[in-house]
Amino acid sequence: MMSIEILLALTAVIVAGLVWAVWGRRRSTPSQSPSDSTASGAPSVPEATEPTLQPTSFFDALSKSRSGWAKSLKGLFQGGLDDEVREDLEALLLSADVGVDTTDWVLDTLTERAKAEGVSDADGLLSLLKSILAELLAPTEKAFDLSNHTPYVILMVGVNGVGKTTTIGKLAHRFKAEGRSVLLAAGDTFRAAAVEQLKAWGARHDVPVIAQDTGADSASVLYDACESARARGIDVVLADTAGRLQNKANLMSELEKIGRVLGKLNMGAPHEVLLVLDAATGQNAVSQAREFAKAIAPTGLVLTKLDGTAKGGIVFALAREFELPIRFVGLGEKAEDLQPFDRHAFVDALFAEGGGD
Ligand SMILES: Nc1nc2c(ncn2[C@@H]2O[C@H](COP(=O)(O)OP(=O)(O)O)[C@@H](O)[C@H]2O)c(=O)[nH]1
Ligand SMILES: [Mg+2]
Repeated sequence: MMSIEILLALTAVIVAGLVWAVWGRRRSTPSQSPSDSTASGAPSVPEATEPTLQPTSFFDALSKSRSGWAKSLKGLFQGGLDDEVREDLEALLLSADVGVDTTDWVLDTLTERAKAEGVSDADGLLSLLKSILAELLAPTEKAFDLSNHTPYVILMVGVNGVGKTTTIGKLAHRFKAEGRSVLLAAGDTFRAAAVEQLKAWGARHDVPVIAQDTGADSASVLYDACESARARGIDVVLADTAGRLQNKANLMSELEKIGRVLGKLNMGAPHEVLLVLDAATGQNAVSQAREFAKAIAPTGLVLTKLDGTAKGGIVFALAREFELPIRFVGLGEKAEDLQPFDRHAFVDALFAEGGGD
C-alpha cells in the first residue's frame, strides 16, 4: 500500500511539473502544434517567437509543484531506513527512471552513510539522500569554453528523431545572441528533408549553411564546412550528422570516418562531440549512449524533450554510468527552449518543500 501511494504521488508531481512548464510557456506564446520531421519527412522548424521572450524555466516550473516529492520522502523516512522503507524508496526511484543499477547504488550508499554518520531521523535521511544525488551529478558540470579554438567545431550525434537538428538551431540562436559567428554543416546527407530543415534554421538565424546534395559523403561536407569556417574566421561550426543509415554498423563506421577525416584538417576538430538523447525514451537513452561510446567518444550530452512526459531520473543513471557533462537540456521545440543544465537547481527543484500552484 505504502509503495503504491508514494509511487502515485511521485509520478503526479513530476507530470504536474512538466505539464505546468509546457502550459505556462504556451499561455504566453503563439500556440504551435508539434510536428515530427522524422514521421512526416517534412522539415520541422517552429515559427519564430518574440525575440525578447523569456522561456519558462523547467526548474522553476518543477519547483511550483514540488512539495509532493519532499512530503512523500519525508513520510517514507518516518519509518527510518528499514527493509520496508528501502523497498518503497527503490520503487520510487525506479518509477522515476533512475534505473536498476543506479537505484541499487543510491540505496547502498544511503544505507552506508546513514549508518556511518548516525542519521536515522526523517529530515536527516532526506537531506542525506539529496546530497548523495547532487554529488552523483557532479560529473555533469564542466565548463564549456568556446574560446579555446577558432573555429570551435561541435559535432552533434545521436539516433534519428532525438533532436539533433533542432538543438543545432537552438544553439545557433544562443551563440549568435552571445555575439559569436556561427556556421552550420549539413552532415545528415541521408535524407533531403534533413538538409532542408537545417537550411531553414540557418535562414531563421541568418547563419550560413554548408550543404551538398542528398547522398553526398557526410565526412567531406563536414571537412568543407570546417575549412570554410577557418578561412572566414567563423567562431563556431555546428555539424549535423545522420541518425540512421542502412544499419547501425554503417552509422557507427560513418562516425568513425568523420572523426578520421576531420583529423586531417589538423585543427583539433571536432572539439566537442555532443551526444543528443531524448529524455522521454528512459533507459533506451542509456543503451544508445553505450552504442555511440563505442564508435566516437562523446565529450558531452544534450538531453532533449524534458518538457514532455520524461521523468528526470534518467539524468542520475546517465551521470553515474558515463560521467559526461550534460551541456544543455531541451525544454521545447523553439529556439529559446534550450538551457544549460544546473545540477543543484535540478536536485533543489525535486526536493525543496513549499511552492504549489
Ligand atoms: N518537445 C520537444 N520537442 C523537441 C525537443 N527537441 C527536439 N524536438 C522535436 O523532436 C523532433 C525531432 O527533432 P529533430 O531535430 O528533427 O531530430 P534529429 O532527427 O535528431 O535531427 C522535432 O519535431 C523537434 O521539434 C525538445 O526539447 N522538446
Ligand atoms: Mg536531423
